[in-house]
Amino acid sequence: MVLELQKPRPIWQIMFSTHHTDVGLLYLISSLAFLFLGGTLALAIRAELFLPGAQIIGDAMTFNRIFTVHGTTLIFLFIIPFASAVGNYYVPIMVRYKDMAYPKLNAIAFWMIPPAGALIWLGFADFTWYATPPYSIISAPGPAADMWIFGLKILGISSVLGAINFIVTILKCKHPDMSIGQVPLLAWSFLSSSLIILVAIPTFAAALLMLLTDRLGVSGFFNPAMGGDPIAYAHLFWFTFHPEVYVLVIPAIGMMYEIIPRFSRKPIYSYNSGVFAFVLLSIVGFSSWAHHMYATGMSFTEKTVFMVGTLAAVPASAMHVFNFVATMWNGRIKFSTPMMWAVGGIALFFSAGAGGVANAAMPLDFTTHDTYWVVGHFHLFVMGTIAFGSIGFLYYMFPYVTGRMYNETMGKIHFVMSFVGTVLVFFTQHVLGLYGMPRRIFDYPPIPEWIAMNQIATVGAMVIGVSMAIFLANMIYSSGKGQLANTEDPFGVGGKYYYPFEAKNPSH
Ligand code: HEM
Ligand SMILES: [Cu+2]
Repeated sequence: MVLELQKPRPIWQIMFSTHHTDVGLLYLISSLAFLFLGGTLALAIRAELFLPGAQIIGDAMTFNRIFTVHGTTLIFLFIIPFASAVGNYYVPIMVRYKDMAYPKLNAIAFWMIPPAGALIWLGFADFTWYATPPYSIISAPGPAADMWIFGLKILGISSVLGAINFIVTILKCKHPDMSIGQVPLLAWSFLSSSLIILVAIPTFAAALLMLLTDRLGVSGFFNPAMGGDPIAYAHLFWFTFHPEVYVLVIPAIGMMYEIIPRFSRKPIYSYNSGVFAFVLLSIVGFSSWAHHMYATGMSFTEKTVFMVGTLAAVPASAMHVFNFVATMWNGRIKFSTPMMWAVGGIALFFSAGAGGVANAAMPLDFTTHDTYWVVGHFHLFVMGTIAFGSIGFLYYMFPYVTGRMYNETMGKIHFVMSFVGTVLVFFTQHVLGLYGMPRRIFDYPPIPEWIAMNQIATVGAMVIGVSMAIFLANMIYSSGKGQLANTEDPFGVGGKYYYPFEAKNPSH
């Protein structure tokens, strides 16, 4: 891997570069910046919910703004760009090509993110990450709402451009000696998630335009007063965003496929089932969107169809878990920091998946829908699996990117605290949901169980917050002053890491 930070270069050389590792670095730094920004808002939300009544945030409108921007930031400005960072670094190397297929387009796709992030943050909209009509078209205050809509529009275009680039790089630019069946699973994960993006995003792009023209009063697609239907928006939204959850999780699983065999010192148990499960997941992801809408008055038949469609994704996800466990089985495992994050992520993936099955069972969903259970469910995925895989991979990349080692003890402390914190926050939220606490509320009645569980969740969140401060300190300190890494085998697990050394010079 090219060691960007070891040979200091003026910042503008990186900013105006179109080389894949430079663009990867830009993606990496901006996504981490948004991780910390979005995470800070999460701590504000948890602090407010520590006790019933208004404490630190003041009013419900501000609370709504904070949690809208929190969610939008962490999903669209942290998780997705983080995956693009990894893809930029590794995909060209893995398919043995000098760069991404369209380097300029690649840089453009990145540079759409900062303005979009600025629109979302400066607007501070309040209508949740759904932008659900009719509130979003009738009374959500502008310009915040319009800024959010434009920000998401830009992010959507950016991901489509990125997806095209990954697909062409993998399918058309791979080395002629390499068949598609030899491309590493991490690259396969980008191929499958990019295909989902191409199919899913245009639907939401259309929905956003319709939302905007509705807001301008020139159309009434989702406005009941003008004969429109808010449920139609829900269909368009979830047709994109249920598959999109696989766009988030598939690259994280791909990253685990790099880490697990390396630190188990064994080859992947079954490459073929990994490929198959990625492709299967990207197809069946589209068969389940209306499981978010059981409570909207669909017919029993429709609900059953979507329940079965949802359950089809379960074996595809389980195949990955099985593959990971079988790879570790009898391996000589070395629990360095990246491996700890990956294994922790798998455990939480399993737990979150079990909760997903409960949601998918439509009769059960009637008790959990719109409660904190759902908050617990998806956070266990996005934090427990996707962020864990991503952070583990960040530690794994660190020596290649900086040429230096991070501090292993601090990395492990970061993991243990985050794991404990994640369990405290999100397992508790599941239970809180069963006790009936609705989601998206700024204040709640002083029910003793609710107070106790909210406090456990808040303490857990603070534990994660402290661990993230340790993480930040470790990254900043070690990238400048850490021990020089042995880039042939930074983790001392033996064997040659075949691809990083095939990288080309940054200025090709
Ligand atoms: C692969 C990773 C997954 C991610 C990132 C994820 C994410 C999410 C998100 C963000 C929501 C909440 C949407 C909202 O209301 O704001 C959600 C809800 C839901 N998820 Fe998942 N999910 C994943 C996997 C699954 C699986 C495997 C299943 C089923 C087997 C599932 C079933 C459901 C159901 C039924 C709901 C709706 C619950 C309700 O609103 O009542 N999810 N998920
Ligand atoms: Cu879903």
